[in-house]
Amino acid sequence: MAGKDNFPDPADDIRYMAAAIRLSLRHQGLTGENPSVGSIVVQSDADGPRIVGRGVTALGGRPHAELQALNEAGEAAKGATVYATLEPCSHIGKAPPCADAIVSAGAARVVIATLDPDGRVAGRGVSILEKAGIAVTTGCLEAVARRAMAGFLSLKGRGRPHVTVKLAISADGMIGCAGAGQVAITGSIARTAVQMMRIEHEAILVGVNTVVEDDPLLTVRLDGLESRSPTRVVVDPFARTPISSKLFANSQKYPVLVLVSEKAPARQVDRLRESGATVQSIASDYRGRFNPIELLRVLGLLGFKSILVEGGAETARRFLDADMVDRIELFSGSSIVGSEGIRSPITIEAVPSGFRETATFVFGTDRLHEYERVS
Ligand code: AOF
Ligand code: ZN
Repeated sequence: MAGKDNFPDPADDIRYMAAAIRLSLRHQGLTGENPSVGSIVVQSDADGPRIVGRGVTALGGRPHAELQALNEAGEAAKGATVYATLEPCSHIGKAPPCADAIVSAGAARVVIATLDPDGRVAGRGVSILEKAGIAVTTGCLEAVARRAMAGFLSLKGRGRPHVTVKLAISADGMIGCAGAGQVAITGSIARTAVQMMRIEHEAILVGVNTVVEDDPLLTVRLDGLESRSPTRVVVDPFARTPISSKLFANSQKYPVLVLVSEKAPARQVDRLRESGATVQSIASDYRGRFNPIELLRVLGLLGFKSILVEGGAETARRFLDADMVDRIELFSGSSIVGSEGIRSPITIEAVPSGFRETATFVFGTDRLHEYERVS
């Protein structure tokens, strides 16, 4: 921990923060409205630095990460460095503030990845620590931590969920074929990657045409992870979702939320409710179309921190046109659909401006190109 002359070694900070971020991922998506935060307490003695406490925000959101890490460290927290992926809280919730707990435990230094946009905290956590004479370093591995907490940061900071658009395109730039139902664009490994992506989001959103044409399940079908299926959201201004859709086969277990406009026929809305859907009405334009900004505002009010837009082309295009997309996951397969196909709003050659490629993955003959909005 201590480098030359007792100054902390920045490489150690990065190493321990990376460990705290990895720890935080364990409960990602399982902490309710709270972000999943990771915290590690490191004590140094003549033998060098040693991890004496670890904590991740508990399932459901409480207790917070730092309290658990300090608890494990006990007396060893005195003079230690506390790593936290989010600024320790300063508000009195169901438990006393983490910042106060760090002061009481006698820590000497706190390293934070990113500040908390929650209005009750927003810098106050750092103030409490500094006022108590604790050395505070912020911004350590900030971009990595922000990615891990993107949903929480988006909802608290911007009042809307983080939006990822996922598209699978054929070698000739198509996402499917009208009237042909589900068309295989990528192979099984890429499809498994999509299932993992679903786990990382709280809602999967599709337009009603995708439900009508493809009749998808939109659940997670990986052994042991079925219960991580997110809410299925259907954008359906006129309540046209067929009640025979596969979505309803398991709506008791995995929720279905249908977003309708005030123009939706009441009888059809009732039938959707009877089929197990939750129906939410959203203001629309005179043609019954939703503004993606309004739609995201409502999803934010319902508590959704992150959504995965899975189709179809028109729905993806509307989110892109409204500049409401934060990440694009573009799968590309080697098959050819032909000129009858539905053209993708994005291709590898034509990614909207304002995005930069952050990663490429290879799944057999398929590729996944990942782009993030440059904010
Ligand atoms: C931390 N450590 O592990 C988490 C924090 O309702 P409460 O009292 O649990 O507070 C929720 C807020 O606490 C949440 O909006 C975020 O600002 C912060 N989450 N803070 O110190 C943690 N999960
Ligand atoms: Zn806290």
